[in-house]
Amino acid sequence: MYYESLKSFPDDFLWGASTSAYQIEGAWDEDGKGPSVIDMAQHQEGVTDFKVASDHYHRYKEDVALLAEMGFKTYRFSIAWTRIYPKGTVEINPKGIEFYNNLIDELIAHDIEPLVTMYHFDLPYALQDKGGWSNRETIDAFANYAKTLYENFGDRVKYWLTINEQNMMILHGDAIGTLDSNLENPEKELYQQNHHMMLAQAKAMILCHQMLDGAKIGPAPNISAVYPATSKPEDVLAANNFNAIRNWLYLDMVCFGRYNSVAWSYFEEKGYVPEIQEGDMEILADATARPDFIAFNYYSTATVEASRGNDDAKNSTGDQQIVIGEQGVYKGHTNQYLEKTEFGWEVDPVGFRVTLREIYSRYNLPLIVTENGLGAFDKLEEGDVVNDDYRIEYLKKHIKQCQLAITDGVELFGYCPWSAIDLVSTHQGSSKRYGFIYVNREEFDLKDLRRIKKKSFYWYKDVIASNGAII
Ligand code: BGP
Repeated sequence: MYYESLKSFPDDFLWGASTSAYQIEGAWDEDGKGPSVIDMAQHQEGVTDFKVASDHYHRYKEDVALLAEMGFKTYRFSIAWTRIYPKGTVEINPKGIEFYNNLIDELIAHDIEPLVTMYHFDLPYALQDKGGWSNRETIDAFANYAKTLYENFGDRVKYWLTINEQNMMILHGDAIGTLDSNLENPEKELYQQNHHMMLAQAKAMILCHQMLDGAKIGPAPNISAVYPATSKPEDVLAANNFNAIRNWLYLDMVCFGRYNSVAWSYFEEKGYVPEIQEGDMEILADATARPDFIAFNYYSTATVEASRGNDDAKNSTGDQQIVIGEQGVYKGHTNQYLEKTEFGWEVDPVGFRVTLREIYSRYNLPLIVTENGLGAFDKLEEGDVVNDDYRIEYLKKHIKQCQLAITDGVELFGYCPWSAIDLVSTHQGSSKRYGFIYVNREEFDLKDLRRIKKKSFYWYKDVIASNGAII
């Protein structure tokens, strides 16, 4: 649909940006923090670890001041579970509570609404040691952790996100999740873990609604529209399959309290049916386990064709945005109409609008974008200048599509691109940068870690000041 004129962004639109604890904080073993699965993971050769990251733990005041200078209305960050509970449960670490109290107070002092992710890939290693998400005890450990967060921060935090990209942790279990790929039937185990995460999330939502008056809580999956490679009905069906497994499985559960039927048939066909204990479905179907909004991360769309023959690889790759396929279900296809980033991710602003429409029409809940952005090898030029025009172009196009989606009637209440400041990428080190603020370090040389405003910093500041009227 083309419009003569577009609706404006709502007056109270939450402009901001996102980060996650392990990618930005550093101080990985300071002040009583316990190890997480990320701290204990093997790092790829040539890529830095997360021990120092952007050193935000020691520089949060300076960082928040810079976010305030850009005019942020909100800031999405995650709490490191292992700072609060070094062993995942039982003993609270007061220093961890103190750090997030300080960060939240600092944000509020600058009129920035905290948007808190409870768990962003960094499961406490002590829990992983006991089976991680395969062990049902992790469900209650998460609910207990959520309760502690509400007790300590619920007086100031109004927006909560449960689990970051649960769907990516399951679809790429050995790369992002906590899967032991030596298991005999790893996929079956993954969907068992998935079931437990769903229960953990439901319990956290129920508690939030019981304990905090007026607080809002939502899931934070990675959602992208799925295109068929052609109009061949078999390709359309493959897209339908992948949509059910990649997207709707997760949102149908949290929004409707049931398993998506196509995804369930897929479990039956492949032998992935999870064990469901008595009472589980009641918890999942509980009316107070429903989200108040849906947060989602968007980088690109996915394009698939029918899986024909036995040439399809397993579905997992080390890269969360690259689709391979699964025998008899769907097969990844390169979309010839889309350009790619330096890192091979397809760029699809129009697909962003499609995704916004699809989510909204299916669930009819307010939406907030909690990730979207361009990873690039930025160059620091003389005089502390970073000319990241390509990032500005990328974000401009996506913000435009947000406005179009709003004009379509989608209830979008915030936009938080990835990332507020440079941080360490999930798999590709600190040279893959996303931020508005450059952090002066290299892969292994920490230099002085000083903060430098990129060209996109000044651009985004103007976007926010004009409430999206000037992009
Ligand atoms: C999402 C994660 C983020 C972030 C982002 C960019 O999947 O939620 O933590 O890492 O992707 O990915 P990458 O760092 O691999 O470029």
